[in-house]
Amino acid sequence: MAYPYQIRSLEEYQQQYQQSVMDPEGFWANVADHFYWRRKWDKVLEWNFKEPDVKWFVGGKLNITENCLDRHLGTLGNTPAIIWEPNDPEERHRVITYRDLYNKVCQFANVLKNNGVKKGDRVCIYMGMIPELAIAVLACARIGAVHSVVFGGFSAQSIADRIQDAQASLVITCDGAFRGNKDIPLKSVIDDALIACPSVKKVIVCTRTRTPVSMIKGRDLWWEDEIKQVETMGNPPCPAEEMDAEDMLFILYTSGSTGKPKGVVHTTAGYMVYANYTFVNTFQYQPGEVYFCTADVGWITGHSYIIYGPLSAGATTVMFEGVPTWPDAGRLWSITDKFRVNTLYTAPTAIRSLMGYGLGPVNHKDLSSLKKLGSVGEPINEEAWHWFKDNIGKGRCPIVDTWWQTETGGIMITPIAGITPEKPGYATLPLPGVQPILVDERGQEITGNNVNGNLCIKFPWPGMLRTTYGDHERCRTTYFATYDNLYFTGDGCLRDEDGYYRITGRVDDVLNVSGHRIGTAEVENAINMHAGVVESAVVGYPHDIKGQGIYAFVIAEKMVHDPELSKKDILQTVSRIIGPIAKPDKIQFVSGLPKTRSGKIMRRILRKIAEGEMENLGDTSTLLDPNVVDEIKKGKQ
Ligand code: 7RM
Repeated sequence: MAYPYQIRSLEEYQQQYQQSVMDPEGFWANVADHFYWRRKWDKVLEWNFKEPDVKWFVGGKLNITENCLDRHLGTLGNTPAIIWEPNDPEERHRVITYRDLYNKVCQFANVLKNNGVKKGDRVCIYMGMIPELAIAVLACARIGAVHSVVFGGFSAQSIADRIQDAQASLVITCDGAFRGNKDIPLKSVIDDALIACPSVKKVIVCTRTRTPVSMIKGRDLWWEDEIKQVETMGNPPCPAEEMDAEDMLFILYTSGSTGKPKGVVHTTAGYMVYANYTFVNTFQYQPGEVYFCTADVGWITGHSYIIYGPLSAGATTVMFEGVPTWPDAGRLWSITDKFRVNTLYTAPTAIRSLMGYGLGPVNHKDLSSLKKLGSVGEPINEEAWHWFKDNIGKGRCPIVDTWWQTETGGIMITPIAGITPEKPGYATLPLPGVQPILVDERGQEITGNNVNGNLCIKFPWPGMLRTTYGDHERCRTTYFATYDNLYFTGDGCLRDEDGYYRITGRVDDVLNVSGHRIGTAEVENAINMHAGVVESAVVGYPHDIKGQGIYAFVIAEKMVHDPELSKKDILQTVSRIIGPIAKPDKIQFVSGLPKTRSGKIMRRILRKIAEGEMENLGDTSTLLDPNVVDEIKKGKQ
């Protein structure tokens, strides 16, 4: 059997779950036994949530790429590892076997070594969704360099912040990226970012769009030229660096309730075991199946469920460069048809947007290969759930609504495809090894069913974050200080009469816009950079397609003469500071914000107004100036 730790029945789920709670170390040791270790661990787990200090597989030595590549060569050398579908359906797709991928990763790992990259160095990766992105990620892991992938939609300023925070010494990018009808000039954005990044010594540029770029002598190198050099050296092998179980594997920046994104740190062994276990079990992956996750590698979903989870399992993973709506809204269904996809893992925002195009783009697509469907990133509304189930899964495919976070490394609460029951809108039950708990404001556990509370996790799991890069105290205060001895997720959650979990959304000042996490403070900071802005307050409001939209209340310096022009300027500022994903959907100019006497903005009131709920604003008597509320109500968009 390919995966001895794969759950095959409801009874096995219950059994494994019980064991994972009674004997977590024994449970995870059993799973970890099925990987390739240079040296096995001395101790499975050491932990405290106080500092926090969490170590899995203590003393173990390994390299994650030996588990994703080398160990499959004997049996799966000619099996497709990555099937790549380009943005333009007219361009040819690429099939990269495990042997091809192994060779390319080793080759590029040698390029990195030739350019002075050593174990522990940070490498920033800013590329489009091409196979070379996966190759770059794995090449870093091969030599023990820490990758920090930055999503291609982020601005030069955001990249500069992330590079400085990580003190990256090398950047890997492309000339440009194709996404739908757009051509994103990645290298030119990097050039702008690097003005403020003295730590970066080298930039490797992969050719994709042939957009003209300016190459800086002594700093910038072409990917293709560097590969040729390695070929001239006779393509030497690239032995994998021996990593400690707790050596850093990657940093991934994510938004929180403050203005500054945090560098979430994942380490080698725990992350690998967790990404693999959750992939194999949630999707019930069977050898030979074709699996397609539509996420971008710039987000955690791409890290865990396009690259590390599937490849460590020897799976065939489809990587798509483009967007679901280009050249038409049938693109995901065409890809499913073309590659006989068995599992499709996507986001509610994509489903909702595709629903809007009706069934035309679905009709005449052969979706009979589909066996399993998945959803991730935000709560899925019942309408979208049923549309996905009926029109894409044709009523035959289980849907796994997977709840997890950048910080958790992998899926935490989810149905197991075809095995545990599903319920529209519910992430249902925790995977084995995951111990959720609901607490009230004071941190008291809320027991029983039919209850609501803040979602915490009370025991470590191998995929959890270990720290936030360069600032361990921030990791402690953000996740481990709200409630004693618990990891706090930041999500609100309902446990229904059957004990099923339904995530209700963030309880902090973090927005989820089309599945992208954005801090309100981050957007406010960006808006406030605009010369004409005095102050701003940003809240989320329900949006039919994006899940949440961004609503900004803005105080301008002087009377706004042409509000439309001023709004355009503000949008451009946000785009430049963060990136287009953070652009407010609505901007309202106001003369004041509802503040308490101590100067705190009462967001609760602004949220209600943004939602269109003008009555029931609750107690406004503590406001410094209750009149501003009426003015804001009158001016609502
Ligand atoms: C994987 C990912 C994490 C936040 C999380 C939630 C929300 C994610 C679901 C969900 C309801 C889901 N990582 N979230 N999945 N809410 N149901 N199935 O998205 O770090 O970018 O975001 O996303 O609020 O805290 S993330």
